[in-house]
Amino acid sequence: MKNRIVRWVAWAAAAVMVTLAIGALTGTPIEQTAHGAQHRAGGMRFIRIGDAPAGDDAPTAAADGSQVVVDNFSFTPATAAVPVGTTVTWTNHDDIPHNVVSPEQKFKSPVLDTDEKFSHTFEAAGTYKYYCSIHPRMTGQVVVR
Ligand SMILES: [Cu+2]
Repeated sequence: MKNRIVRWVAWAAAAVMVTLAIGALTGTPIEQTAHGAQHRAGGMRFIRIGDAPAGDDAPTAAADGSQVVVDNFSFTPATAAVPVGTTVTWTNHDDIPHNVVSPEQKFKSPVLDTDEKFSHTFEAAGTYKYYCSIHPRMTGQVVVR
């Protein structure tokens, strides 16, 4: 059993080396090449060479607060912090309909089915609480600064 694992690891390492060599010859970016190798190696994650530590200026699409995912009866992030003037988009990834309602009537989405989106632009600083009126225990807030 142990020998099999060792052989498999050696094979996987060799596959990565070959792929990287091909990538170097063809000019394919290493990230793409490594990603391809990952798929050919059966989806094992340990050979992801492209996972270098991200710098401060790396794209962080989900972390800027303008995108809120609705899934599994919750809003993520529950607190979205955004600058004034940001358009926040909620996307329902649940297979249950939800909506996004401000109890102070600052905004109110229609009922969102799976994969439907709702956006609202926040033009003034403040804390905007909201909830799903279909499932009122689902709450979140947008903090605009
Ligand atoms: Cu809901």
